[in-house]
Amino acid sequence: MTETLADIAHALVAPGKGILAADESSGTIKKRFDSINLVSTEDTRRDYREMLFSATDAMQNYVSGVILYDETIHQKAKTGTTLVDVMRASGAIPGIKVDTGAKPLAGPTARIETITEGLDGLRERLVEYHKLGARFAKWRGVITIADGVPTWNCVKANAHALARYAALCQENGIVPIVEPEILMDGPHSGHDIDECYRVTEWTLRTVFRELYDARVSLEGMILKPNMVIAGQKANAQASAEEVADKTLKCLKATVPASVPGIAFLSGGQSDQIATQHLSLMNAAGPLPWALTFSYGRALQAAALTAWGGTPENVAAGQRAFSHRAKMNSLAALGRWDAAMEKAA
Ligand code: 5MM
Repeated sequence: MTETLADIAHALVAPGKGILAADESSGTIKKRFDSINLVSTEDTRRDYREMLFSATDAMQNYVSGVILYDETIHQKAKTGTTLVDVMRASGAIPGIKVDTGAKPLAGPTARIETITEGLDGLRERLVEYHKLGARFAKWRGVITIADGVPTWNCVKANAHALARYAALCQENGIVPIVEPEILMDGPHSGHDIDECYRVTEWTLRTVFRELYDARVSLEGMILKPNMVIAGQKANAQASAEEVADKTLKCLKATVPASVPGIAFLSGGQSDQIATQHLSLMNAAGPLPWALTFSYGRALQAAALTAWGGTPENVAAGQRAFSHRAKMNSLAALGRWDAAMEKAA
C-alpha cells in the first residue's frame, strides 16, 4: 500500500503519540555524554541509541517516530539488525535530520545570527534516505533574540531555506518537519515572554508565507516550534498557565488548520515543565491541529543519566525513557497530572 504524505503526517501525531528527537550531531552528543563522563565514540553513540530504540514499552506505545542523525541511520545494533529495523519492529517511523547545521549569517550580525545550511545536493540525499527507510525529515532554523536581533534578513533567509527544504522533501515522498526555533537558552536569553511572542508570531507568519510561495502542501507537513516562553536569563519567568495561553494564542493566529500537527521542541525546559506546558495546552482544546512533543533533551535527560554508559544499566535507562515518554503521551492527551510523576 502506498502511503501518502498526509498518512505519514497523521501517523506521526496519532493520539497519545509523539516524536523522539535523537538527531544530536556529533558535537552535541559529545556534550550530552560529557555530563555522564562517557567518551563519545561510534560505538558508545550506537549503544546509547540502541538502548533507546529497543525500549519496547516507550517505542510501541508512546513514540510515533524518531529523528535520526546521518551516522545513526547507517548503524547496526549489536545483533546485526539495523537501528532503523530495531525501531520499525516497534512500529515507530524512522526520520532523518537533513540540515547540515546553523552557520554565521554573513553581515553585521554574524556574531549572533545564523542561517541553516544543507540545501546543496539535498534532492539526491533525500532519495538515498528514502531508500534507507526514512519517511520524514527535519530541518531546524535558529532565531536568536538580542538587541536589534533578529533582523528581517535572518528571519526571511531561514524561512526561505525551510520552505525550499520542505518542497524538496515532499517531492521525494518524505514528510518535512519544519522547525523554526526561537532560542530560550544560551548567552542571549534575557528576553521576556512578550518579546518571545512577538518574534515567534513574526517568524511563523514568515515561514507560512514562504511555504505557500514554495507550494508546500500543508496537509503533508508537521510544524516543530518553540513554545512562547521567557528566556532562561530573563528577570521574570511566566507561569505555566501563561506559557500555555500565549503559545496557543500565537499558534492559532499563525498556523493554518490544514497542518495536521504541531510537535514542540523542549528548548531547554526541564522534563516536567515541558510535559506540564503540553498538557495544559491540550486540556484547553479542542484545537485545530494535534499538539504533541518532539523533544530531545526533555525526553532523554533522565534516560541518559540512568543508563550512564554502562551495559548493566540498559534496563534502568529504558525504564526512565518509558516513564518520560508515558508522561508526555498523557500530556499529548491533556491528561497529565504532577501526581502521576510520583506514582511511577
Ligand atoms: C536533538 O537535538 C537536535 C539536534 O541539535 P544539533 O543539530 O544542534 O546537534 C535538535 O535540533 C532538536 O531536535 C530540537 O532542538 C529539539 O530538541 P530539544 O532538546 O530542544 O527538545
